[in-house]
Amino acid sequence: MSTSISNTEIKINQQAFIDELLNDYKLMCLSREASLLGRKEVLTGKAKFGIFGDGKELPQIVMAKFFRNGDIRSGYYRDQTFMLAIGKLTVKQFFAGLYAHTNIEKEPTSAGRQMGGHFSTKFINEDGKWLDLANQKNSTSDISPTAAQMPRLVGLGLASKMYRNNKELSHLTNFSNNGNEIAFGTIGDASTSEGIFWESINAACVLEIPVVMSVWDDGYGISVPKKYQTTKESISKALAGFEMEEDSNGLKIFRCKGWNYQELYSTYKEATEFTRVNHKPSLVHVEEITQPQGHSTSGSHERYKSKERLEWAKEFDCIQKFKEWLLSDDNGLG
Ligand SMILES: Cc1ncc(C[n+]2csc(CCOP(=O)(O)OP(=O)(O)O)c2C)c(N)n1
Repeated sequence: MSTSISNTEIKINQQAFIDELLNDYKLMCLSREASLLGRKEVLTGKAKFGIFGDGKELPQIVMAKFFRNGDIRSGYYRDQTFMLAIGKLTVKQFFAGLYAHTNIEKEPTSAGRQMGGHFSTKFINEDGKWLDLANQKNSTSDISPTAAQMPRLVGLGLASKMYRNNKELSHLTNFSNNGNEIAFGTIGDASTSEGIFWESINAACVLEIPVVMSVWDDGYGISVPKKYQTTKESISKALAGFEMEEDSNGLKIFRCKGWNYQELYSTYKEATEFTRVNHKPSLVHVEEITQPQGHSTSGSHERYKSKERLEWAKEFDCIQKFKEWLLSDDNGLG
């Protein structure tokens, strides 16, 4: 009897897991279609400029699974799939941002004041009163200077530390649940060349704050490849001196591939658990990411990427790879 119940339970769990994966796939396709249509809208003159998250769908879906109520994002313009996955953006709102719609109801991130793809969530209600931030998913507003999200990330992580260490703040339950929140940062590989990135990583390590920093590494900063701007062509290798050692402060560094669901899942699970429990920073270097439509609507990447690179990107497209994994016989899903 008990065996048959547990078998049923296993089946139910397995079905729930498969349903979740199919939902993930659906959302990734939706986000990709929004990117493809977004470019067309700009190039046919209906919006001024567009910059999209195509190629980053899978890592962002996975990161969203570990983003809890009370957590906060300090990121940049590539994160539409993440925002869709945490339920803080709809496709309609995404396009309202692209068209710079001035109605706050239609375009809640900034009522058209910000560039499209600059995401945010509300912190206050219509009366100017604070919302219950500890019980909702939060994002600060993206800003145009690349890497400018970094010092803010440090401040947000430091806030969690202060809430955890300072019992006099424990009554402020709408801001923090005893400091258990993580500040999630995102950045592109080229923007890690900026001084402000290094200062912020150093500060996060010295202060020992709960920050999970993701680097979406597609190998290019617009048209400039990594070999011209990143030491050893790898930000995680360049950061080696920051790596946490036994009994030292520092950064826990993880590497994974942007098209490999299982690798991404286990990495984000480990990184977020480590940071949430120990209140120490971690960095997830997500490599082998693609950018199917190039940097933005203002360029054609076919002009600066080699044929080989473009072919590789087709083969290692994260949605394509995820689909292959879902359909493979040895994925363990039965
Ligand atoms: C301080 C600053 N310098 C330059 C720019 C122009 N710019 C916008 S995006 C970008 C490249 C960013 O590349 P990367 O960080 O790799 O992110 P990706 O767009 O590839 O995801 C540059 C140089 C800017 N917005 N801000």
